[in-house]
Amino acid sequence: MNEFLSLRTGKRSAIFREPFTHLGKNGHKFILYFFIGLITVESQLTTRQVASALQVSESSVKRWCDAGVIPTVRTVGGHRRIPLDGLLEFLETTNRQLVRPEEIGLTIPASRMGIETRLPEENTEDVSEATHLLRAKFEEAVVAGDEKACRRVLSQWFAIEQKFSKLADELIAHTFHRLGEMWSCQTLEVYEERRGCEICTQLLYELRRLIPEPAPNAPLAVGGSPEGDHYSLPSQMVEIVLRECGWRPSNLGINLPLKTMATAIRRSAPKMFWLSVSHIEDTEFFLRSYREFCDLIPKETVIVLGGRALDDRIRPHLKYTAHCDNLQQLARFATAMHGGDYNLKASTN
Ligand code: B12
Repeated sequence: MNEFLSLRTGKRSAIFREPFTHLGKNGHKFILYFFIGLITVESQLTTRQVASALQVSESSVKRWCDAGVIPTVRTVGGHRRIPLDGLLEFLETTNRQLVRPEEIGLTIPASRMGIETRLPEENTEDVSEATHLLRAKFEEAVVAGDEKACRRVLSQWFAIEQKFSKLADELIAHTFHRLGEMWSCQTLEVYEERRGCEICTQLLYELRRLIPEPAPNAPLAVGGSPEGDHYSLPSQMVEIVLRECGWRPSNLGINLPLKTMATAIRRSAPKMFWLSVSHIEDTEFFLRSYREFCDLIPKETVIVLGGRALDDRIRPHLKYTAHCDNLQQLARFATAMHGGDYNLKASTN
């Protein structure tokens, strides 16, 4: 591990330089595995980093490490190191938030953390292979119901990308689409799918803690899923994306009559309302309730729609401000709006 750590400071040890001179046909694959291994190690934090991120004393962090409250590993030299997934677990069990996430590098581009990341953004063959590898690990862990392994992959991805919207679209949604395929081919038991959802729900709550609390004067967004729609992951992820974009989101939940959502809007006057629709039980009923809903809410409410059920046949019958196919589009829209560039009185179609 010390050799890995020395890589970060630019002093590559001979042990790790050597294999690269002997790379065979599958050399690029080897390098990828190597970097992914490195990312795990780079995700191990010092007690000082964690103390700064939590804004507590280093001695408190050391005490929590020694008491087993923070999952800790030791270096060969006996120093405490905290894996990112261990920190997530600690935040969850103690109901804490990171006060200064930048102290553990979460707002610093990965390229400046000394990691030679070859994951996402750049569209090279290696990139898709690395992404593919993490996806495969995640899928395996979700299907197996292995929460720890799921947490590990999520934190590896997040440590590199640091953009929740991308993680949501390219890892979580992708995996659940795959589970859907497995389910329809009957290679996945219903309980395996449900257990996977439970694990992801839990881990999303943990991940949310890595994103600082919204400022009290941040613009408010409320949303959820309509009556008959029992899909919870999409709105849970919308909430985190909006939080990441500097909004103050409030997820009203699933299976909610649109009428009660209209009441929530009239009471709290949010700048944005989101509706995630994954399942429509009765199209006529949905369209009628939606029309009534639009009549009940202030005209200037920005309505953002998303979800697999809002296809090209349904959308032309709905009034809304924006529709997004995925959460990265939502992030761009929400950032633009928050930046003041967007006319809040934008006409609905
Ligand atoms: C898990 C799951 C369930 C769980 C959900 C549990 C939970 N706690 O959420 C439960 C048990 C409820 C369920 C039930 C059913 N399910 Co189901 N389910 C799935 C599965 C495997 C994953 C869904 C999921 O969470 N995906 C992850 C999300 C994040 O991805 P996403 O929906 O694509 O969302 C993305 C975008 O749409 C967008 N987005 C979504 N919402 C929003 C909102 C905004 C504002 C924005 C900007 C963007 C946005 O961003 C997201 C990220 O990229 C899917 C497979 C699939 N392809 O998705 C089947 C699937 C959707 N289910 C299916 C079916 C048939 C059903 C049932 C009808 C089964 C039944 N006979 O009872 C019921 C209907 C339930 C209901 N009334 O709501 C079918 C639908 C087939 C079809 N042609 O419509 C699928 C595709 C499985 C399959 N391959 O056959 N399901």
